[in-house]
Amino acid sequence: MTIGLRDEAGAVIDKFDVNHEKLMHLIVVSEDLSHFEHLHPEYEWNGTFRVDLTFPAGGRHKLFADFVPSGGAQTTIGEWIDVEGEGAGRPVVPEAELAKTIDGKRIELDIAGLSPNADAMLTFSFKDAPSGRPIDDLEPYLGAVGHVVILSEDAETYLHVHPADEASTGPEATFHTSFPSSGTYKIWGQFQHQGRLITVPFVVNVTK
Ligand SMILES: [Cu+2]
Repeated sequence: MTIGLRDEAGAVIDKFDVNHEKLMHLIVVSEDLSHFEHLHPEYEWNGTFRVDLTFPAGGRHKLFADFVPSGGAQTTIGEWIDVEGEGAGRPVVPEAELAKTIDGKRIELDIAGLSPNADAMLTFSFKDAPSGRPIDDLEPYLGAVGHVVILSEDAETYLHVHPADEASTGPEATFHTSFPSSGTYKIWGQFQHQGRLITVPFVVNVTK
């Protein structure tokens, strides 16, 4: 896929600032939010980026391109695309317990302020699953202890959140955000430990 960027007057945008170590961050999700990818398209020339995409299933997908035009503000553009074939169509169901074991690590998410327009504080905590020992040697991923992307169930609201303390190495990583309205949201936390990227998804319900 190539992504070409132009300003409102139709002029090519060809200068970008590095933002979290990259010129562009591209988030790809299926309509049911079951498929999630965070990619970094390569800049080619003349305002054009290029990236290889693989879709595990068909159906509608949404792409979010995150970038900073030089001298401008952080910008996110979202576009729906159709992929041939059927989508998985899984329901997005809020989880009663926000804890998962991935790659031998127990990851828990605690959220304070899970109501619309409140200051929400997300705290991820990490333990070695077999021993229960806290993990305090998380590695920087794209220049911070972690990255969090949040989407509303309809993929219309996109939040990209960076940690309160970017230099933290665990066992906790804290993120501040605000959910703009009631409803179901999916949260993906991305962290690095022992050279491996961990992507941990959670589904929550935001209510008044
Ligand atoms: Cu990125």
